[in-house]
Amino acid sequence: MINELNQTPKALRKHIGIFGSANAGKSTLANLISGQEVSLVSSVAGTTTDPVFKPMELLPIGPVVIIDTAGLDDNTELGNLRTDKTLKQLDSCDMALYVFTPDEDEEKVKKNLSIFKERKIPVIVIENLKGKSSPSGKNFGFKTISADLSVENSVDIVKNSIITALSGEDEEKSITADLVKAGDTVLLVMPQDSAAPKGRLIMPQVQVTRDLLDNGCIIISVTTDKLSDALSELKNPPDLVITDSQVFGKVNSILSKEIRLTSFSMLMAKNKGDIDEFVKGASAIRNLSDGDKVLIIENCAHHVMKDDIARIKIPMMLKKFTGKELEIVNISGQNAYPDLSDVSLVIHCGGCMINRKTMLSKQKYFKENNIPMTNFGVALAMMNGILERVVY
Ligand SMILES: Nc1nc2c(ncn2[C@@H]2O[C@H](COP(=O)(O)OP(=O)(O)OP(=O)(O)O)[C@@H](O)[C@H]2O)c(=O)[nH]1
Ligand SMILES: [Mg+2]
Repeated sequence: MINELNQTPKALRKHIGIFGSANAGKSTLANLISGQEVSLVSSVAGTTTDPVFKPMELLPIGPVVIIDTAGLDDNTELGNLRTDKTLKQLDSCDMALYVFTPDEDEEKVKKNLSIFKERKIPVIVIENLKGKSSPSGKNFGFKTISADLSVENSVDIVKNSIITALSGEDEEKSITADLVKAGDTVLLVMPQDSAAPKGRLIMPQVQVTRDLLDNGCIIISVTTDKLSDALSELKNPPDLVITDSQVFGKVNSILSKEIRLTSFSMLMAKNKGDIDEFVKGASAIRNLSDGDKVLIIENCAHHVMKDDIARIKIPMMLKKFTGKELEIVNISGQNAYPDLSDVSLVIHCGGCMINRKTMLSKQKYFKENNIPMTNFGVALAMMNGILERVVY
């Protein structure tokens, strides 16, 4: 457990997926990159059946997770299920490695690679020579490396290409950089009530604190009852106040209107996805009518608690805010979406266990289906009337 807490969560790691036909050498490559025998390697086609995740440090990029997958060319009934599972990984991939062997059908490789193009996922094509063939010279319009994975150092070439590809990406998004500058004083209001985990802070508080430190800010943290004391101790008003949204009303009533205020959940929503789309999605709450169906999605399956946010809190607030009789459908875990044809609104959890890429894929999916989508934090902010007051 301690070890888990010290590790970078998977959601914050760059996701690198390895794809290709069965037996192409995907697991061999996954093992070589991670330096560990995580995946089973064998000459039997179809050895890898489910995605295998290997978290590792890839310096200087930092924490990444390597995802080994099942071959894309298994057309049996079970194989189709495997392929679906493999393709599902694309939602989270920041980049992909596509492994093929020189004897493979060129058209098939082209067809598979078109999926990455469509999804705008950067891909490096790796021609696995498997010790015998010479490079085929095939060019699929992507960066291609011909390598014999059994030759020492061949994996270094692959690793360096991954590093170059990921370094070229947008700088890792800072959570607060748009709102603060070095030297700013930022006051954090973090109530530690009975729902707070014992002996530690929750992830948004940890991440925002770290981000503010990286941005050179001076941080003052208080529980709600110490906010007034902290303000009177300060020579100048804080440049920004970040509050837990549960105590927003109280904090807002104490602060003077000129002080910029935001909430941890707004910052996390912005960091995790397209905040403007979430805000637009939240405004659809106002248009709900009697009988409308609202889909509430939680990424992780968990025990339903007394004040469960997805099953109790949000449905109650929706009813109170709209005054309408709504049909609420809760889904959790990685379950497939139900029939979406009559869904008026999707409210998604904060997605603390998924990466930004996955959330953006979900936003894109619902947008393409013309269904407004928001998330818990932004929906609550809207219904609590704080969207107009917060900066983000
Ligand atoms: N000599 C040689 N053999 C290789 C190389 N890469 C893979 N192989 C062999 O090719 C076979 C398939 O390798 P895997 O890594 O299991 O291939 P995979 O793509 O993960 O296969 P599935 O999981 O079945 O889809 C194994 O017998 C490997 O030992 C290589 O560079 N050189
Ligand atoms: Mg494999």
